Amino acid sequence: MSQSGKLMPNLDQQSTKVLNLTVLQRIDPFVEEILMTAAHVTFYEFNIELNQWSRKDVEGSLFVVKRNTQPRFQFIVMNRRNTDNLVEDLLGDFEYEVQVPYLLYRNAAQEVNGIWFYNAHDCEAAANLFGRILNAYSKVPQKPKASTKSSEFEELEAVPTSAVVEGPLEPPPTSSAAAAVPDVSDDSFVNFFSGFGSRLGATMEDLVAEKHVKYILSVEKKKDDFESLVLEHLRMNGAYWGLTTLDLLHKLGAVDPDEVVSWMMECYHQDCGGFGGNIGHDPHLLYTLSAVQVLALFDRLDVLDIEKVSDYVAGLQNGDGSFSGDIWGETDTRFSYCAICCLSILHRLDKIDVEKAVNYIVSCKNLDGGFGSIPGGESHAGQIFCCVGALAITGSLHHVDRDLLGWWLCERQCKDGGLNGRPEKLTDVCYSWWVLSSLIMIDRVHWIDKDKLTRFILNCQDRENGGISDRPDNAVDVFHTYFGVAGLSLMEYPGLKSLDPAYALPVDVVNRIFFGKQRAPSLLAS
Ligand code: GRG
Repeated sequence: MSQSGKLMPNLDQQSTKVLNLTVLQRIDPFVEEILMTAAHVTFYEFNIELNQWSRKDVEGSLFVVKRNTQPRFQFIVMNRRNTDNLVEDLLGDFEYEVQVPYLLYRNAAQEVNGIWFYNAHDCEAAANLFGRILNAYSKVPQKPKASTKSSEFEELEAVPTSAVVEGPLEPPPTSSAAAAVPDVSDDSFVNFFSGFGSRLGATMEDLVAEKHVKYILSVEKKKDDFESLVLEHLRMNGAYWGLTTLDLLHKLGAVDPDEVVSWMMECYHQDCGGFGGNIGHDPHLLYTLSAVQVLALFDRLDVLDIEKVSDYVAGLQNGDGSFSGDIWGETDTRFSYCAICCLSILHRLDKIDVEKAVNYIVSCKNLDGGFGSIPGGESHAGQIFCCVGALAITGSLHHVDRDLLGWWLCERQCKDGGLNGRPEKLTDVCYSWWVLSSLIMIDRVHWIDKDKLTRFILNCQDRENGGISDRPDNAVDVFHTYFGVAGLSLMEYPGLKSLDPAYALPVDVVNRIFFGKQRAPSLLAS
């Protein structure tokens, strides 16, 4: 244990930076300085012909660097999905546009890419830095063509000097990015996503996907059996679990959206703007989030009176920044997550006091790095997901001690490969989601043995009738089926759609919410 009480590598910011620089210089000896670090980014590419975004095979830490030769400024992404790192020159012809937490850009090869920052502050800091670098280019007088024998390529590479770049390039010390630990030196970091299929020998046959689809569709039809009765009061949540599972398995088309939407609107309370768990049930934040998520899945958010629903959610914020789940007042960090996720999807986060909401969540942080349901509450993986998710959505992940929390979370993996929700408890498939999503958001997912966890989840399947249970050989249910498939999706199991760890929705749905339906970023129009 270090003097500061931390259990994990205790490198100060300067040592971290030096270590990162050493690693980058191994790749490119001309790198002389790291100007900015974003601990975790994911890349998307835009197919102009298809007018479609798709995920690129690039994900990892992003470094904006200064080099002692041309091109002077670049950004480098240490790719953990394969061994090809991404390098882009920041020259005068680099165009970009910011839609926090995304930064879209067009490079010299006219490729349009999107960078998704897990930390919104990093996105803003990167945009700010790019702006200053490119602004400097615009101020450099171009060499007159006639007076030089330089090639056209060299001509484009007019070098801004420090005198031209306004202000220090170093990001302020408060930037969460500056506190990144030297992940790039960790081999497992690079190897985590590589060779998934070959190492595990996993194929779609191991996941009995068709059976799970049949199972989910059958639960809806058997209204009188045990599971349906148990789910009666939280049927709205059940709809979210089941329908998201279908979407992850590319089978959302098997249900009639109009039927779902019209049932959901029967659970809507026009008087207050909230949703109940079933028809005739009282409204609550838990069901309101599920309703909004399901409508987002079907791209039917237009049926909502957005002001009314967001006023309902915002109205549940308390003076200390916490949220009550409904008018009866119980507070819990689950409700903070529900409110923040819901309002973000509806683009109405401005209706709450985000700073107070964040401060309240931070007050629920424990000495072990985890979070509980209220201040002083025991750390629990489910609450950790809620707190980390809410902090991720509000761009406040700098409040998390990533190493300490990462340690606590990866200790949830037990001998059978499954994860539990807190020390000394039994493993349960659902923690594959709560723990893994949190680890991804804090960039420590490579600390889990994903092959063992994948086997654990696959062993919990009912291979005959479909569905996934909490532990091998137990009875299946929709909740565990969803969180099992969700866990596999987070581990990039072949054939599954990707899930967003913060919004708990498929990545293409999240893209649609924030980029707009098939809407190309405006820089494409130029
Ligand atoms: C959109 C995914 C999503 C979530 C919405 C409701 C909510 C926000 C999050 C719930 C987080 C949470 C508290 C999950 C834990 C669920 C669970 C299995 C609780 C069981 O608790 P215990 O104490 O179980 O009975 P353990 O495993 O500790 O014995």
